[in-house]
Parts: sequence; structure tokens; C-alpha cells
Amino acid sequence: MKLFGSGHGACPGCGLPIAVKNVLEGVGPCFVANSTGCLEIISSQYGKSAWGVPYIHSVFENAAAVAAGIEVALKALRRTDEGPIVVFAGDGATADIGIGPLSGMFDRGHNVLYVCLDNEAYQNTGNQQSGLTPSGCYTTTTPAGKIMAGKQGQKKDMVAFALAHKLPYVATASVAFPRDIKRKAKRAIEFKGPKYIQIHSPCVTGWGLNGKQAIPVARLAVETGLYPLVEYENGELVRVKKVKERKPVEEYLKQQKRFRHLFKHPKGHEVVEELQKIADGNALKFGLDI
Ligand SMILES: Cc1ncc(C[n+]2csc(CCOP(=O)(O)OP(=O)(O)O)c2C)c(N)n1
Ligand SMILES: [Mg+2]
Repeated sequence: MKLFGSGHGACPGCGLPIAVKNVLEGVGPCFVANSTGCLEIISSQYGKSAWGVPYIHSVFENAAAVAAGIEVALKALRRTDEGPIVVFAGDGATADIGIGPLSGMFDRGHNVLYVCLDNEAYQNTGNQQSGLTPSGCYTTTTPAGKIMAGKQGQKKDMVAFALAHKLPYVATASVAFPRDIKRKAKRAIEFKGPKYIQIHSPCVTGWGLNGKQAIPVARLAVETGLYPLVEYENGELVRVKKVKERKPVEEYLKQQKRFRHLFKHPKGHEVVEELQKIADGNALKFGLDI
């Protein structure tokens, strides 16, 4: 039986099944807790399931707490050899509504791999901004108009948040690099305690893409330096995906309806420059350029 089956209800081009399949292939049989969001809807509709592993969906904010409970229950039952515990949670669940339970789970040191599926907004409810929505992005709660050119403020640095909890393993990944996801998931579970992997995952409806554009656009996020792929072990940066001839952020932005206004809005130019600065800053910080 497959760990995550293909008979799910994701939109063609959705990144979530690619992320989940590759994490599970890296980790092997495990227990999964999933927060409310697109993944839960596409994989566990009443009477159907795409999961070949024990799976629980509870509510939007508490997947980290549920995973902690699974870990403690398995310990009490002396069944700790039955497989790792993995959380799959959206960016909204992770960076906003579930950030308290997440911090608690990290702080208590539960042996859990937490995977944030970062499609950069509350996509299941129709594209509202989250803490991981990037600057200048159109969402239904950050529309572009007379006053603003999409989201004001920057994407929250959840890698720094995870590192601040002194986690033994923290990484970012992208569905454009599936083998890298698998390797990172496999590596993560070699560490005891809480682990965090954040996977950039395109949403065709929210980002305004057709299915065929999804993976090339996700790849551009890495190739521009806007979404650096990094890996920390015991707080130290141990690996970075280098970028040959880094592309300008415009190339990434122009392909997506969620950023289209930036090329017409009077303040759009400033925002594009700001995003370019973020990408250049990432290149400097992580030594991305070859
Ligand atoms: C307490 C609570 N507030 C709001 C909702 C409605 N809701 C369900 S899913 C969701 C958005 C999920 O966003 P995210 O975590 O980013 O996952 P995505 O769907 O984007 O993968 C919201 C707001 C809810 N189920 N529970
Ligand atoms: Mg989301």
C-alpha cells in the first residue's frame, strides 16, 4: 500500500501531494497529525482516505499538540518503535493560529517532525493572507488598490523561530526539488526531539497559475533567491542549495496573478525593488551564488 495514494482531490498542479509523498517516502511508515486546511480536505473526505499510514485530523490550530499527545501515548503504551510522528500543517496553521501549540511542542522537546506546507496564504478558505504571505502579494485580505499594493510587511521568518527553540534539525525545501525533500525528511528523523521542515508549495488557484506553470514557478522562487533552501543541524547551517546565475525576482513575480498588480500599481515598483533586496539579502546571508 502506498503511504500517500494518488486518488486524492488536489487541483492539477497543486504542490501539496508532491510534498507529502516525498516526506513520507523519506520517513517511511509513521503516524500523521494534520491541521485543518487544503491537505485535509483533499485527502480525507468522509468515507475516503488517501493515507496509507495512521492519520488524524483534529482542528486548525492544534496539530502540534495532537502530535505531542500521540508521542506521549505511544511512550505510555511502550510502542515507541512503531514509527516516527509527523505533522503536516499549512502556513496559516503554523505561523499564525497554531504558533502557540507549536512553540509548546518545540519547548517540551517532543520527538516529532513538523512539516509546514507553505503555499503562502489561507488557500483552503479562498486565499487570505497569513504570516507567510510574501510582501506585495494580493490576497482577499490584502487587495491591491489606492492605499496599498498587496500585503504590507514581510514574510515571517519561521526558520528563525524554529532555530530560536534550539531544534536539532531545521530546513527549508521546495516541491520543485522532490528528491531534496525526501533526503531532508530522512535526515530529520535521525535526530531526537522536535524537527522543522518548511516546504514551498505552489497553489494554482491562489497564485493564479495553470497546472503546468506550478513547478517551474516554484523552481524560480529558489533560483531568484526569494526562497533559499537551507539546512541547519544543531543550530549550524550545514547545507545550502547554491544558485547558478541567479534570476531577477521580476521573472518569478510576472508569471503569477497574485503579483500582477505590481507591474501597474504606482507603488508596485518600490515593492518589486524591496523583494529584490530580500532575495539579494538571502544570497548574501546564505552564500547562494556560485
Ligand atoms: C478556528 C478556525 N478558524 C478558521 C477556520 C477556517 N479555516 C479552515 S482551513 C483555513 C485556512 C488554512 O490555511 P493554511 O493553514 O495555510 O492551509 P492551506 O489550506 O493553505 O493549505 C481556515 C481559515 C477553522 N477551520 N478553524
Ligand atoms: Mg496555506
